[in-house]
Amino acid sequence: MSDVTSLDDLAADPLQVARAAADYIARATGVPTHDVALVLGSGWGGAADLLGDTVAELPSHEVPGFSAPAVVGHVGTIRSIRLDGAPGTPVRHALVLGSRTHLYEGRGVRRVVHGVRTAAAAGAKTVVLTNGCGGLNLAWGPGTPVLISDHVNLTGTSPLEGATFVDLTNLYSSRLRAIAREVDPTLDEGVYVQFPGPHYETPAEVKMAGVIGGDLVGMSTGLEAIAARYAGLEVLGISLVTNLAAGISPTPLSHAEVIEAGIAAGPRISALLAEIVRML
Ligand code: 8IG
Repeated sequence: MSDVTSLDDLAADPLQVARAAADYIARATGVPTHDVALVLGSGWGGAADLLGDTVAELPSHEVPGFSAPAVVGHVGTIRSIRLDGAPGTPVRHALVLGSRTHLYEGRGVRRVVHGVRTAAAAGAKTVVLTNGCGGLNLAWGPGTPVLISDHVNLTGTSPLEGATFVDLTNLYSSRLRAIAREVDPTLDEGVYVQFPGPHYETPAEVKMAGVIGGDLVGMSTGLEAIAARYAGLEVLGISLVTNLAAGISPTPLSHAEVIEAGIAAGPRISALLAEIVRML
């Protein structure tokens, strides 16, 4: 039996599941169309509160195709927020996805990009993808936000199926990066290398990431950006460097320290993100 609301049914069309999710969100929030979407990764959870007034907050697992978060420190809700804007400007709504499904959860790549596809189906034209990641640049201490300028996808997979030869030039919009740098001229940029995880890299793999042009190492975002481009969304990617990558750092990586760095940087990067979203 085919179940069009299931991403596990390979006979189902994932775009149809995304439309079902968007319909559910429109009904449950009373907001027919969302203008911008945000995916909040490790450390970025506080940003939602600064964007504007929350119109509605839905447990993710109640929305078609979404599953409960698997990682401590991730928030499992989908929020509709009326964005604070300048007086006289049109009212805009943000769809805030408080958690993501990672490839390493083994639930399939369709689930990984379901949030982005749902955002597009909900009307969003822009998506802001945030994450916590490791950094290769010694100048980026834990808690440094970095704009993603491009990515290298080392997952060995794609969110797209079939003959979908989508162009990925300027995937991380230079226009949106310029807006972000207007808000904070000190923001650096870097190439994000997506590994499959869930283990962190070996020092040799981090060295390789640098040789192939990488500045940041993580386990998300790249696949989502690809799906976003195919869905017609303009993408802004921002990483929070929560740790120096393995071998760059003199000490071993610990998930607890990663969470700690996210908490410490939270208020500052949340304010930055809210200010950037206001300008989009
Ligand atoms: I937070 O150092 C976080 N996520 N792959 N490597 C990878 N993912 C990460 C890292 C890291 N830190």
